[in-house]
Amino acid sequence: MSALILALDTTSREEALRIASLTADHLDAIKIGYPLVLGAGLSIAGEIAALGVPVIADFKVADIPNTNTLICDQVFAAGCSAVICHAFPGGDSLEACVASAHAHGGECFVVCEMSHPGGAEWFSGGVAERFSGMAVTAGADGIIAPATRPARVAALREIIGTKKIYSPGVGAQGAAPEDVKALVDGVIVGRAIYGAADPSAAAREYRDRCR
Ligand code: FNU
Repeated sequence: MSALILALDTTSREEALRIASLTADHLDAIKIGYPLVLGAGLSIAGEIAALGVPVIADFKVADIPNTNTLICDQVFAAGCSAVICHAFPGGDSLEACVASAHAHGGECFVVCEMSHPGGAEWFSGGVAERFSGMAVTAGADGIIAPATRPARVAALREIIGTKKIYSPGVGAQGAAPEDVKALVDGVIVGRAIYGAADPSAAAREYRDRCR
């Protein structure tokens, strides 16, 4: 059983709020990222949170520690409950994100292996395992790992223990909730819900399949 997280990658404020309102009852969280925030402004985070759904900021924060702190502080001040960061800038950069998240009562997730085909190249050879170890050392709340490669999710689970795993790649990228729902804490679905003819029905169906 896993939570269902909508990746709300529409670029207009009106469309985002329309989809969020239609689907909120069936979701455990909504993930926003650059497509929506660059189109609608960061204030969209608070507008979505006001619907009663926690908002995860997928900004893949990846800078020096001071800049990471400035970015994450803005994210949480805007009403987000969690932020997603990259590990490659180093442990100190990651710790800055975790510290900001925890100072605001929020959570920090670390991208450990990406779901697209290129992710299999770049994060192989021990890189994802190393990033997962860094997530543990930095005190992060969880990691992002690919639903498109369940065996990799299982391998990273061994490293992070009971920390959370949120898993993108379901729907448009080809994976199914059933591939990973026993391994992860949350399944992330974007286009297959917000691009569906009936987003509410699609969200309900994915929620049922995650349970
Ligand atoms: P959908 N996403 C991803 N793979 O797809 N944050 C990753 O490894 C990762 C992500 C995001 O394909 C992606 O940016 F770390 O339409 C998008 O917002 O279902 C969502 O997850 C997947 O969207």
